[in-house]
Amino acid sequence: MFYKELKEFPKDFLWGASTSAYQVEGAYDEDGKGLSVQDVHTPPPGITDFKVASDHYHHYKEDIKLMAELGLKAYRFSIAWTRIIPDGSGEVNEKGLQFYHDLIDELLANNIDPIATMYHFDLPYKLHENGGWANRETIDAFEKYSKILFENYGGKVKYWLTINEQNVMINHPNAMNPGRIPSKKELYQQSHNMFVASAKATLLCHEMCEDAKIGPAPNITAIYAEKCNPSDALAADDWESIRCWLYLDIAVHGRYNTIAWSYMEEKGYTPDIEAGDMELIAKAKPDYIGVNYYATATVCASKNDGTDCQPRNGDQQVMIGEEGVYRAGVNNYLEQTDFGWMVDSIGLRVTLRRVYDRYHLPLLITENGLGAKDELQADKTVHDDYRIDYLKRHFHQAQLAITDGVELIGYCPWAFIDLVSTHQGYGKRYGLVYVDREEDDLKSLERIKKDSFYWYKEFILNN
Ligand code: BGP
Repeated sequence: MFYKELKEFPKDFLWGASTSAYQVEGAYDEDGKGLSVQDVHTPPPGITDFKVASDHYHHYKEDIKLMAELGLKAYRFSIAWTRIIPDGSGEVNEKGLQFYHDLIDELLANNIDPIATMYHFDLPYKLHENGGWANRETIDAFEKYSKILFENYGGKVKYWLTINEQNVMINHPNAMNPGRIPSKKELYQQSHNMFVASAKATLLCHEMCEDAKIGPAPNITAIYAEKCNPSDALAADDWESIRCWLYLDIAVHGRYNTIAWSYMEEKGYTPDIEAGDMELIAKAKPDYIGVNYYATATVCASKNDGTDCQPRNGDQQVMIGEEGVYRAGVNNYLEQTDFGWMVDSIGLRVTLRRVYDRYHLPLLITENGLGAKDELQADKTVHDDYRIDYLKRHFHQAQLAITDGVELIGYCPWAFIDLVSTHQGYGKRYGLVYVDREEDDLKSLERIKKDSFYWYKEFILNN
């Protein structure tokens, strides 16, 4: 790469932080909330469930005060569908509606822009029992839910995200499907139905909310070839299309990605598409793209000998390989976190450039962060210099991407506050704010600012 003079982050850049409802709120059955698939999911022994989480439901005012102290310009959170419509499709729950009114009003009173995700892994359990996303009735339920969100919050929330990491839900379905892992064929049907549902929500948003912007939030990661032999390059291309472009080509261009579609045909995974679906999808244009980025992935050519797939811990960021498609490769140039996730700050720049070049829409980093076993010191401090280093390096690469010409409008590290990880409970912390609890001991739930909190505060101030 040639060297350039660094461009500044834009003046109105959305320096933010992220969370999701089921991982942070707790109060899983309070004030009329219905159960979601996450509430009935049984975690492995020794790992906490999502019932209390960080008890943000009862601490939201205190938490927003901390956001204001940090100087956040934006906060990305998700709305729990089951608080608004407890069974997913029936009666509306006034107390649930009120909670998000209060949360959003509190953010606005503190000059923090709310960025609301409509659905983040927590499908209402009643809908799940009825076939979940494989059943087209879930599309209607999502449309009804979207309408209620826009009616209520459309005047106050400018940034909407439809579905969080649809590609993760399809490629790593274990945490989202309690009781039974659907077949690939069914998963691609679920995926198609989610595309239709997002398109309906996008159209509704444009119709009902004058100034709002809406977009998808997939987990996007540049895929590297392990070696420079052409067959590894091809495998990387294939996997990038199947894992990433499939989801954004539909959202932005309204068509299935060619390589992904031919893979689905070959494997017999193509979904049933009803008359009018593709026209509807093509009509619904997102205004921006949310990018959840943790690390790049490295792959090599399939051997197709029954050993391509090496399931590991089921993590969304760890490639496991797929028979006849690709194998997980090794990348000796990158470090790993304690939880086996690669760390690749330059990869963030590569990823942003690839996405922007392909779609030419504004990008918002909706997640990026480091999961670690933080330790609370006796004097109530948390010295997470490794997280500061991680963020520093990634912010720098984001600035380089801006310098390259990428239209990046904001950056929301995962996570604002410690919360329950998707697979590893409370032992894997991401927050800028520490929460005093352990896996099986709720302790005081006190909020304690980590060193990264103070560092980010300074960084925002100087930018
Ligand atoms: C993303 C999810 C988040 C979050 C994050 C970290 O894929 O959108 O919900 O949890 O990854 O993952 P984990 O909690 O598994 O460490």
